Amino acid sequence: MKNRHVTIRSAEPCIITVEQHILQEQRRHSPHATGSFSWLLSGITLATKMTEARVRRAGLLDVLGKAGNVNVQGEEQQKLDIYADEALVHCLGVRENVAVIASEENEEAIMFDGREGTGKYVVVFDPLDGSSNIDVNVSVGTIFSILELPPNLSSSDDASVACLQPGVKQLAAGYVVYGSSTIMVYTTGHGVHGFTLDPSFGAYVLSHENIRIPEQGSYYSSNDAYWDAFPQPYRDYIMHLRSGAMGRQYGLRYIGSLVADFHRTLLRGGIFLYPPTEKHPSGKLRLLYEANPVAFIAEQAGGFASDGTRPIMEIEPTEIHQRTPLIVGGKSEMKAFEEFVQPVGSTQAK
Ligand code: AHM
Ligand code: MG
Repeated sequence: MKNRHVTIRSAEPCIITVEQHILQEQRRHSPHATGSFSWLLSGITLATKMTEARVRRAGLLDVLGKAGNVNVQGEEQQKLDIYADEALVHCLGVRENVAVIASEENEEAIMFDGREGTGKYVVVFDPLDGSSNIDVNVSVGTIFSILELPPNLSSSDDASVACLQPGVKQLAAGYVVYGSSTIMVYTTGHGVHGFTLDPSFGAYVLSHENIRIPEQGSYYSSNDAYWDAFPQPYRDYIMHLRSGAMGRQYGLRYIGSLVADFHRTLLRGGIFLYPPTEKHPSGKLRLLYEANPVAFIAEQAGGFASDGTRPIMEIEPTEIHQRTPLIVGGKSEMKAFEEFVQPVGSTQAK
């Protein structure tokens, strides 16, 4: 009997899902990859789809509002914070290659039983960034960073030790914004790519290939209510942006969800600043699961991130919930920033 030959045509023109993209990237950059990394990332995409489904029904379900607990940061947990955290803990827990995780919502890092020998990865995340905005329909998101499991970790070791690696060691980083649409942005060190969730069939579809942060934007993003608490060089720099001295008068955009403020900055250019303040002298944002992933993505897109003295990704962490000032943006803005707020040693923004 003759074989029937069929040419596969795609149902929709040129659809590339995030899973396909990760496999393609792995074939291109690591031909001997086992698929283990894609399996891990599929756990993150699944958890974010579960969270997105809840976020979209917020207001209909009894999921809004405070849960009545206070997390390790001393902040009140929202019900959706807990749901988003549990979704990630579950979806990563069933990926046998994930050994250790750490979340903004949990004081301690978690080591999954028996994985110290077989696991390969450490995942740190902020399950629902900006969640104080959720009751008023403002964009929130999930941020994650993936690291290699250090060798020789034993089950008696403190799991947080595995997480305490500088940002330069990240294997991958990404975020999801639950905004007017849901978008996932990730990097594995080969550019930055964005995938919009198509709600009609539940897949993240490539919509923003090889994102580059514009050389210069028109907005800065910081909480100006803390103006009096900003160090003088930061105030001088912001006045410089406002003055038109950089060839345009910068406007202000501030949502109060890092993930959404950074996403706008990535696509439109400009700069995001959370300087040290009197209330938060070491900054407010968390190094491991907020600043590091954002810095990795910014650098891969042609931008730069600093804590005001050094590149974010060079900071050696000492605690899993460590805070840091965060200044991140495009080339022109970061170069000008360093003329006002001098880094230690030579200029870092190239
Ligand atoms: P969280 O919601 O995960 O606790 O994150 C902290 C949020 C960031 O998303 C945002 O950039 C910042 O806190 C806003 O802080 P402020 O209200 O001080 O401007
Ligand atoms: Mg956060």
